[in-house]
Amino acid sequence: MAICYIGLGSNLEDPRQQVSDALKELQEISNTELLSHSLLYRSDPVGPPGQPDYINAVAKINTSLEPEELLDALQAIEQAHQRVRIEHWGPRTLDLDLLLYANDEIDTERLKVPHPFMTERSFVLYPLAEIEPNLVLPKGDHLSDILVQCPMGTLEPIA
Ligand code: PH2
Ligand code: MG
Ligand code: MG
Repeated sequence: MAICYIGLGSNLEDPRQQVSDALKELQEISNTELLSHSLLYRSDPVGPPGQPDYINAVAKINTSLEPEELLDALQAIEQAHQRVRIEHWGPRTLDLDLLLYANDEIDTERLKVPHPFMTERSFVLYPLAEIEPNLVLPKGDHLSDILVQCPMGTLEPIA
């Protein structure tokens, strides 16, 4: 079994609902158990200006799926949300990013783990720290050390 962390994000078509529904759908992936998830957070968009705010969250799962099988399952959920992605880093109905897969480092055409930008993004780091404050990344970096270099900015948990 592999402990994995999934980043969830949405800024179209009722983002709160998109993310809440996706958390339930993670529970339904075969051979996978949802262990915990963060609160939902509102965040300013990173990327092209003029897009709506995002709702973000992070989930912790335990799975016996291989990384690419898990990616397939995540992409199937994105598709079921009729994901629209108009431009790179632009607005989307649902984005599910595999942030960490056990202590693995993966670099294939389809999959880069740890997620390449996760250490720079407050909307990933703060929800992740909420559920796993003592996390150590595959290269040995402590999440708590990365966090102090990444201001929370306008990121805020929502009720
Ligand atoms: N995702 C992006 C691009 N920009 N900004 C925020 N606040 N949250 C996201 O999840 C996000 C983003 C591409 O995946
Ligand atoms: Mg993303
Ligand atoms: Mg993505």
